[in-house]
Amino acid sequence: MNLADKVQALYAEYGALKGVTIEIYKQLIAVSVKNKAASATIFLQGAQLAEYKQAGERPLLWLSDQCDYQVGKPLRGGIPICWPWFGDLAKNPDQVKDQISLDVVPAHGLVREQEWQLVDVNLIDSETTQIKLELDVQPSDLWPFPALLKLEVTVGRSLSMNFEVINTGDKAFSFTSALHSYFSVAGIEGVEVLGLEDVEYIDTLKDWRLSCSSDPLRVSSEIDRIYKNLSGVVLINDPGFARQIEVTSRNAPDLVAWNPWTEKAKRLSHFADQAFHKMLCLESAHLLDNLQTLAPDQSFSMGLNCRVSIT
Ligand code: TA6
Repeated sequence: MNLADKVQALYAEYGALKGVTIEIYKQLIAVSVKNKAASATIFLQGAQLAEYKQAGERPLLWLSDQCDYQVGKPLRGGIPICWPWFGDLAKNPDQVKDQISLDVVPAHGLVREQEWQLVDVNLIDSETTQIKLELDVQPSDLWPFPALLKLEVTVGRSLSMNFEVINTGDKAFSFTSALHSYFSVAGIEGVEVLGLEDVEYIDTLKDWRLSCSSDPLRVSSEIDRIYKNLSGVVLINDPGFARQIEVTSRNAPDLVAWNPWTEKAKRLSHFADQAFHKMLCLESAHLLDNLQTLAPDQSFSMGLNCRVSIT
């Protein structure tokens, strides 16, 4: 089905719903919802949430102004879904790696470039809208197992996401995954992250050495850390935007903190050289020893909840 026909079919199904619009960004289709409490835009490609905004507030998420909205290229920003492996496959546990026969595979798995199906838009009340998307993963050289992926996004006074994986095949499989959230900040130099003090982390920039700090996280150079086995809430204090972002992860014991800073920013696709000042990735994940294994018919779900409060 071509783009125009797909949009027409989606409009026929959801266009009459209050506050729901179907949009085209160059080659990509997005669904936008707006209610009394908030608004959001999610792309069918990758089921990638690109924007969430509480009424009267700034966007929660950072989205690059250099995105080119092309089929097969994930957007730089928002919340990409990384599955069935996070980051570089070679850095994943053998149980995940050994399932894949190909040598050259994309970073962060295979579903952020694929077109998901919009399966429901539900106006729960005047302040809450729920969007459901699914991806029926067919076995391929890249990933030899059938699976059904579901994403549920609830747009209201807070943002809630639930990502579910169902093993629809007859063999068990193992995976790591993340909700790779890009948060928007006024200026990274002024931001303080609370909730990571005394939590051990793997510093992927220092030979994956284990480390720990009792200070709140402040970013003043490239950072790429995997905080292990968090239990609590993480807070982003942003004096420049006079706001605090509260991030609660569910069934995602690991948190990746990433900012490319000056040099890596120059090497990244769809990323302006100075854009690192305006974003901080805090990614809800289950990685390395927290990989998941699903037997046939078994399912796993993880999620996050984000709430913005004015300071
Ligand atoms: O989550 C952090 C990270 O793994 C970084 O190492 C960096 O590469 C980032 O993801 C972005 O990856 P991408 O494939 O989207 O360019």
